[in-house]
Amino acid sequence: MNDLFLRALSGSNNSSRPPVWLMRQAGRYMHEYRAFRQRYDILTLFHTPELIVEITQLPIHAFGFDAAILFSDILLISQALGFSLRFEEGVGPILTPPLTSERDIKRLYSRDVITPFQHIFKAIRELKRVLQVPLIGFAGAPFTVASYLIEGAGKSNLKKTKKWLFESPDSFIKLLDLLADYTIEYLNAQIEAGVDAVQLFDSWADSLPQAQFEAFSARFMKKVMNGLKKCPVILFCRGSSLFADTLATLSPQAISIDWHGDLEQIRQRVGEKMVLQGNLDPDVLLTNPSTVIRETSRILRSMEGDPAFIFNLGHGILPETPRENVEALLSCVHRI
Ligand code: 1CP
Repeated sequence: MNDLFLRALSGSNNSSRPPVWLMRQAGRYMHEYRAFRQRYDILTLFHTPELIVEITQLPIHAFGFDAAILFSDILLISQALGFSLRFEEGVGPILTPPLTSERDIKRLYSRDVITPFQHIFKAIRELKRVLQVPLIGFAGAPFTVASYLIEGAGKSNLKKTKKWLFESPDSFIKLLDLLADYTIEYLNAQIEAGVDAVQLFDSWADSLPQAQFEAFSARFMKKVMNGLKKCPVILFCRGSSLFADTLATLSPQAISIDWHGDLEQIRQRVGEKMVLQGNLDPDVLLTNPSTVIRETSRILRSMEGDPAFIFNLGHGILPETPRENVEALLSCVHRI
């Protein structure tokens, strides 16, 4: 069993290199994944345990990452909350009908977020049997999930969400509170099934000013963490280099840093104990192997010997990423 990732996650990695995994490592940049997508639609992949098990392992076998992340999506929980979810080619996710006002929140009462996901927990149990590396479970953080439920779509400017949040903060908090409860239930079931760590993705948190980040994002990530069974938690948000100090005060096991910040400076700000994950700009992987090696080496040098460091990207790997660049990144991390 390769436990490099868990050692770094406990702040005690004394080996000569950090562990490495990449956000969205099982995805469209892999031809093996695209082959699955030719045969099945995306929701079939997300809901078939045998396929979840196979796809989760693809990048581990192809590149030798030190951790696997469950092949799933932060938006699936919307299905258990009564939304119809589809992913449209070239458009992204569509959730209907979106939440439009406080009155709609009651649509979310008394939902069962465990029974509809038995296939996911089954996949986790099977993955724990076959994987030689730790398995990361995950969920969307309440703020990001709320914004999808309100906008009804992805890649939006969050206008409706922010209008609601500024005009009616109390009802927005009611929504976040409810989503935090469901997220706790869902993640605890992943933990019971055997995941070794969980990551919370607050992908849209960078749309918030500091005060609103604390009130609507950080507070509810903390609520989720407080409700979880014993398991290391990694917090990721876009904006994490800006909000690193606030994230550190929530005392997760690790914070995942976006590509804006400088890891050495963030290390100074958050102290030696906080585990840091990150933070290569995913665009670097669109260049060529020698540029990838140069930029990867720069980060590795800046964190050399740090026992609490996990190499990752600052956000998810892009579908256009050439395979040889991922290979160059891995060989660079493995070499030191
Ligand atoms: O084949 C395809 O076209 C599907 C693309 C795809 C994939 C591979 C989607 C649709 N989801 C996933 C898997 C996924 N999503 C994983 C798997 C594990 C991994 O390999 O890392 C994870 C962790 C996610 C998490 C996720 N989904 C996030 C948080 C991370 C982030 O990138 O910020 C978000 C925001 C989503 C929403 C989502 N799902 C899919 C798409 C295209 C999107 C983004 C839509 C948008 O623009 O808002």
